[in-house]
Amino acid sequence: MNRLITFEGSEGCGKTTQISLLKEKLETRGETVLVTREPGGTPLGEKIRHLLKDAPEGKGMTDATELLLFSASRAELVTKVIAPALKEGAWVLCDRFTDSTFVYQGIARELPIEFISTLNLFATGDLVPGLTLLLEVSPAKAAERMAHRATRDRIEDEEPEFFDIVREGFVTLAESEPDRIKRINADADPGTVAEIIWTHFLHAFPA
Ligand code: T5A
Repeated sequence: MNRLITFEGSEGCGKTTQISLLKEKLETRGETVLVTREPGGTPLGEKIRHLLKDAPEGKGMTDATELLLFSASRAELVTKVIAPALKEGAWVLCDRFTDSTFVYQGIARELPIEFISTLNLFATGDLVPGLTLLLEVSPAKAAERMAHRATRDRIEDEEPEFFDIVREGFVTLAESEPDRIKRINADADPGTVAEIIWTHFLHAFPA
């Protein structure tokens, strides 16, 4: 099984927090860890991230444009960062990956799912994560955690119903791939969530 571990979930579920806790834990065991994110993670990918989230030029982009920009960022990231790191034996912890495209663009934006599956494989050169951790947070907790943010990006500006569909979409996807995608109750405190993640890690990658 490859050492790519992806973190998924709706906004404010705590992915960034848990990635940094898992990184620390792996590094104390002497492991090499690369942390990256989508969209972004390369110089070109970070420009695409800006277009997707905050740039005025990105406002009102078509759903097809959005899908292709996420995929373009991913193709750069996998080829130039993730694949070389995996080849060198590092653990790669990635904040979002192909499952986000499947759920946000496929299920929530209702773009053709079959095409998205094909595009995901094309953009990644058929790379599928060894383990995916789906952090499930309730809408109330997510709102609480995001309340301190001064601004909202283009996607965060969607109606609450959009995020209900996203949350349900992730659950449906996880149920279809239970071996790879582990569902985690992310309403708990960060330490408790980290312990659950560690249990899944040890189960997926026994020493
Ligand atoms: N997208 C992405 C697509 O539509 N298609 C795609 O293919 C891809 C790859 C990315 C956007 O792009 C979309 C999805 C997204 O809308 P982003 O800026 O990367 O945007 O935003 P998110 O991925 O949504 O990440 P966030 O930064 O919003 O949230 P995180 O990383 O999940 O949460 P985190 O760790 O930053 O925590 C948020 C706050 O909560 C606290 C933290 O301290 C922080 O203040 N917190 C907790 N508090 C209490 N208990 C816990 N367990 C906590 N965990 C964290």
